[in-house]
Amino acid sequence: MSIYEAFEPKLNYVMDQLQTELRSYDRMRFEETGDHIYEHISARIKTDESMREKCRRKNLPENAHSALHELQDAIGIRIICAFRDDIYGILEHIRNLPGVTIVEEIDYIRHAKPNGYRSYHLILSVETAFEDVEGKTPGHYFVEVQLRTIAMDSWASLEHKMKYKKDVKNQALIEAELKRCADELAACDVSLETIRNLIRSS
Ligand code: 0O2
Repeated sequence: MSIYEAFEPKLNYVMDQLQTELRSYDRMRFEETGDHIYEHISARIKTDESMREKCRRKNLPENAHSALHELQDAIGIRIICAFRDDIYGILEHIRNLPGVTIVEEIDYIRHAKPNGYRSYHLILSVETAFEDVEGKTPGHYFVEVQLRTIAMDSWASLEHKMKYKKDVKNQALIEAELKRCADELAACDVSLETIRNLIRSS
């Protein structure tokens, strides 16, 4: 049986609703300004295996309450933007969404992780008409949102792949090179934003 028990269809519903909302906001902004607010969105429900592994790692029982109440990333949405400014624009939109509360917010863009990782992380609590794992109606479901530029996302994908190659020589050199790449990409993001602003003001 799935760790999410009978709540699994509800997770898909909440994930789809939020994506639909973001897509319609993008359409509206595109009609107004001619610019998209993001390049693409991806979303996933954390797999049963991966959620069980996380419960074990955090010494939590492997059940729906741990997966949906103690942990907050069963539903994940990643929003990839062309420019850093767009991330902060979407953030303001999310802040004002009815029925959505930001319960945690980490700006790994202004405060990059020591390895160079950059992204803006949010944990949302989304109100729904149906029951949640605590037996409450209206129910509340957590959603982890990651907002990144294309450059930040490329780096994170490559770094994630490389993490699985444990037996590499020169670990320290590789980590230092990855950090250097992350910092160079961050500098490019700033330059690209400056170019866009120059084009907009000309
Ligand atoms: P997936 O499949 O992407 O969800 P924890 O989840 O306990 O390990 P915590 O404190 O809950 O960590 O959250 P944190 O550190 O903010 O990271 C959560 C997610 O951010 C990760 O999810 C990654 O997607 C991404 N992330 C954070 N740090 C890094 C990093 O250094 N490199 C890369 N590539 N991604 C990072 P998961 O759990 O890895 O899996």
